[in-house]
Amino acid sequence: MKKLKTQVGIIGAGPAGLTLAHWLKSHGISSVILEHRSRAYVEARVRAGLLEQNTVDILKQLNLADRLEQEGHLHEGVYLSFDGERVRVPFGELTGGRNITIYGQQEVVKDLTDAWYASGQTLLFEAPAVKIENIDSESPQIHFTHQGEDGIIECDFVAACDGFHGIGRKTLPKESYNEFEVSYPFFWLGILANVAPSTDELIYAYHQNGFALHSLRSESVSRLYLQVPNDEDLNNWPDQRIWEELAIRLGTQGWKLQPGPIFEKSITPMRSYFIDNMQHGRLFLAGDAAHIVPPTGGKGLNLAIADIKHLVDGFVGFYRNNSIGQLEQYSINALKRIWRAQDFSNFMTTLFHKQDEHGSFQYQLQKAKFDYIKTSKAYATTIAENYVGLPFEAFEA
Ligand code: RFL
Ligand code: PHB
Repeated sequence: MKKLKTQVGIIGAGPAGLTLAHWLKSHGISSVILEHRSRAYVEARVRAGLLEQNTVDILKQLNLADRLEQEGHLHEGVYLSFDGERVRVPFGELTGGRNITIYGQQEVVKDLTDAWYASGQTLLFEAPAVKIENIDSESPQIHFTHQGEDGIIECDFVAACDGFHGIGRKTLPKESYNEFEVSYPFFWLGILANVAPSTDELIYAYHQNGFALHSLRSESVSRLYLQVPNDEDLNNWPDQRIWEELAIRLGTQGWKLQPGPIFEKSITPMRSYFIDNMQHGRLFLAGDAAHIVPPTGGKGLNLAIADIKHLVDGFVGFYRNNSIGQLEQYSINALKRIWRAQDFSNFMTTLFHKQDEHGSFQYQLQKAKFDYIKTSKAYATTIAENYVGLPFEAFEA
C-alpha cells in the first residue's frame, strides 16, 4: 500500500486542480494531485479556448503565463451576428480596458503540469481516486489505485476538482445541497481545422438554420462550432457539409469563410447544472465538479479558476491566519459568481440558438435583444462586462 501525506489532497489535474496546487504552493501550503487519466490523454483533450481577464491575471501572478503571453491572442472585442447582420461589441471602452485571451485549455494544462513537475512536486497520472473517507474528521483520506497498487493520501482537506463525473460530488451528503439542471434541446458540433481563421475576433451567429461560432487557436488553426439536433450522429456531417453550413450561418455581406482540412470533430451536449452547496466538513468541490454551463459564454474554465481563488483564500486563512471563517464561507462566496455566469451563459445560449420556428414569438424576442445591443451602450456594456468576466470586487457586497 502506497501512503502519501500532505496538507491538501487534490483530485483531478484539470485547470481547477492544477491552479489550486500552484496557488497553495505559492503560500507554502503542500498538496498532492491524483489524476484518473494518462498525461497524454489529458493534454490532448480539446476543450475551452477563451480565458477571461481574471484567469489570465491569476496565471500571470503565479508566474505560469510565459507561453500564454507569447502564444495567446488578446481580443479587444467580439462580433455578434443575427440574420446575416454583424455588429462588434468593443470590450476596452465598455469595461475600462478588460479583455479576453484565446489560448487552448490543453495548453494551460500542459504549462501547469510542466511547471508542477519542474518544481519537484507530486502528481500521479492514471491514479483514480476511488473513495474519500472521514470528511467529518480533521484527517480525511483519499483512497486511490496506481500502477496496480492501492494507495492512500492522508491530508487535512480534500479538494475535489474532478470534473462533472468525479467522485467529489457523489461523496457530498445528498441532504447538504439542492441540485439545479437544465438540458438544452440541441448539441454543439465542434471542429478544429488547419486553416487561418477568417476573422480577427470571435463571431457568434444566429441564423434560421441554427447557431454558429467562429473561434480560433492560432494563426493557422481555426476552431468552429455548429448547433446540431440532440444526439446528432457525426456521420451525418462530412467535412464539406460542415463548411457549407458554417459559411451560411456565419455569412455577412463582403465576407468569406475560408475552409480547410478538419483534424478534430466532436459533439457536446449543452447543459446548465449546479448545486447550491460545494462543501461539507473537510471536503471542498471546485470547477465542473460542482457546476456546468453551456459553452456559449465561454465561462466553464473561468468559473473553475474563480472557485479556486475563493478556496485559496479559505486555505490561506486557515493555515496562515488560524481562521476557519473564509473556508466556511467558500460556497457562499463562489456561488455569487456561479449564479451570474449561469445567467449569462443561458442568456448567450438563448439569444443565439434557434429554439423555435424562424419568425416565431421566441425569434422576435431574440431579434429585439440583438437590435437593442446595436442601439444601447448600456446593454452592450452589460454583455461586454459579463463576457470578459466581472472583477472579484464586483461580488463583494
Ligand atoms: P476538468 O477539466 O473536467 O478536470 C477534471 C479532472 O479530474 C479528473 N478526474 C479524476 N481524477 C482522479 N480520480 C477521479 N476519480 C477522477 N474523476 C475525474 C478528470 O480526468 C479530469 O482530468 O474540470 P475543471 O478543472 O473543473 O475544469 C473545467 C473546464 O474543463 C470546463 O469548464 C471547460 O472546458 C468548459 N468549456 C469552456 N470553458 C471556458 O471557460 N471557455 C471556453 O471557451 C470553453 N469552451 C468548454 C468549451 C467545454 C467544452 N466541452 C467539450 C465540454 C468548449 C467545449 C466544447
Ligand atoms: C473556443 O474557442 O473553444 C470557444 C470560444 C468561445 C466560446 C466557446 C468555445 O463561447
